[in-house]
Amino acid sequence: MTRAVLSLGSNLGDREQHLRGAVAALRGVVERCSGIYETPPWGDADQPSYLNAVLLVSDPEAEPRDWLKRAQAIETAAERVRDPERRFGPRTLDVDVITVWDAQGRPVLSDDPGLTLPHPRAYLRAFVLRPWLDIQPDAVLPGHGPVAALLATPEVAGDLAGLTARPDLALESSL
Ligand code: PH2
Ligand code: MG
Ligand code: MG
Repeated sequence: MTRAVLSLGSNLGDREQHLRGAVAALRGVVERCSGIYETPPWGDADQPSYLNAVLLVSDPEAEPRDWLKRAQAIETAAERVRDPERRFGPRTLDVDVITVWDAQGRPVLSDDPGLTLPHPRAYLRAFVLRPWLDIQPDAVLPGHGPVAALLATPEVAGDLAGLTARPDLALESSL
């Protein structure tokens, strides 16, 4: 049994449909879906804006690594093409594993380069932290503290101002 926070991002093609496709592929394990946010590109400015959202998922059968495998399979199904020259470049769908809890509710910590947990850059990303707060107002990013406090740090607060909620778009959970 593990629970996880997954972040979704899309800035190519039918962005909303890519996010919906990810939720559909996770049918039966999605506890909560955040709102959808329109967000300026981070890390590589020369690309379209993103739609971002965050999911809380749980599965009695899943090991931590299973969330990464599912994330990669869902990206592949969205015909994601990887450009080794542009690590933060545009993509049809990005599914990142932000943090995982074990059956006892303890955060899983990993410095495996294939799956670093928690996600090593999540603490800097308003487009992950803000949607996460929608579904877990008391969220804590292991090793970094409360998500609400991270959103107030100067590095993140500047980016937070650039996010736009898209209440006209919505995702639905399946648990
Ligand atoms: N993902 C990236 C790079 N930059 N910017 C925004 N706004 N949202 C993303 O999901 C995103 C990004 C690489 O994973
Ligand atoms: Mg990412
Ligand atoms: Mg990714």
